[in-house]
Amino acid sequence: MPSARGRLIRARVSVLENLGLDAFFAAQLGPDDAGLRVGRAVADRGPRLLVRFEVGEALVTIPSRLRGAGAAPVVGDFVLAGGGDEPKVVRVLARRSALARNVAGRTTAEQVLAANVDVVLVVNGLDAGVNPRRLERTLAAIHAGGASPAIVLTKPDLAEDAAGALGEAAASAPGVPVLLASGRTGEGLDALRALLAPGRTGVFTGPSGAGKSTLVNALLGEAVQATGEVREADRRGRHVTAGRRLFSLAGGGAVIDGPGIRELRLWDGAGVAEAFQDVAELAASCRFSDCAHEGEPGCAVLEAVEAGRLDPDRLESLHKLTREIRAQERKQGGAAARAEKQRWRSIHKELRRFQKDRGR
Ligand SMILES: Nc1nc2c(ncn2[C@@H]2O[C@H](COP(=O)(O)OP(=O)(O)OP(=O)(O)O)[C@@H](O)[C@H]2O)c(=O)[nH]1
Ligand SMILES: [Mg+2]
Ligand SMILES: [Zn+2]
Repeated sequence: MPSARGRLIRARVSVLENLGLDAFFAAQLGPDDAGLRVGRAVADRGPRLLVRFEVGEALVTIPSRLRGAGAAPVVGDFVLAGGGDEPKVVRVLARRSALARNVAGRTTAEQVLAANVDVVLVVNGLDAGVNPRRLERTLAAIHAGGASPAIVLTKPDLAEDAAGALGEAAASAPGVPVLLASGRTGEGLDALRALLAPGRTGVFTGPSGAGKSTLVNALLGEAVQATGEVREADRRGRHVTAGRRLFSLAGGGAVIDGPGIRELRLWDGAGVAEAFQDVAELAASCRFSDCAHEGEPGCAVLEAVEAGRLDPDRLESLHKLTREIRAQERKQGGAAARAEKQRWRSIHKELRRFQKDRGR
């Protein structure tokens, strides 16, 4: 039985503050919002969102004007809901950060996977090992969304060389915390919890079968999420976890679980410099400020490669990424130009019709 004093103290801890509702979001609320309820989207239910309010949860309809790509609220968003018995999302508060990726298609487009995340936990199973090049891209995409990455290596019991994998991950992620953790053995859970302090939100990403949901269950202390082996032969059943879902942790803080993602495809170059911080630092000493590190005289980056202080594969990876982003920007530019042309064409058509009508 908790004491009366204990109950009082507990009552004063705000659910939404534990879930990250802070001054940044409070500043977005105005007098016009009186009568609306603020809450956080915890699950996506197609045309509706499951929203956690200060008291209770409810399904809230997303109006069609907010359903288009770009404007749609996602798990992790703070929303204002109104409308009594059939609540609707009235407004989505501006995001502080997001986990986003580029969706494949004719043109490139940003897809927001989760909103308002402080830390993105990149999970890799040590049975499969770390792919440094894939990790670099993933980290660049995370930085682009304004969140901090952390690398979580799971299945230490299956590792042939855990220390080696740890070193490899650290080398492709300077300044990024790398930890060993297992939802099965409980190893590393405290370090993981420390990243998910009250008010902070983490999101798991990483390939299917890496052990993300197993970690979520271990953090929650109960088997809330289904887990299981992935049958390689069964292409359609590859992901055990389908939708994204935000869970509140007992100590405050929150964590979002979701389907497996092998690599977060970059949608712009915003995070590359942060993912290659070590190269950026070296580049500050290059003779030319616009040095491309491709053979220019006085290049501190190539000097570091020569001296064995920078992995040439890592530099090659940066070059490749830079080229890809340039190509993507050209593609985006092309798509934007085509859309603009189309817009003018229809305006001209309208004008001609208007003139014809008047001429009659
Ligand atoms: N040996 C070992 N197996 C683990 C460990 N952690 C998870 N597993 C197993 O790995 C399998 C996949 O785990 P999940 O947690 O379902 O993987 P997931 O990353 O959530 O996969 P998706 O939901 O498909 O993205 C399960 O059978 C887990 O029991 C671990 O530390 N050691
Ligand atoms: Mg899962
Ligand atoms: Zn250089």
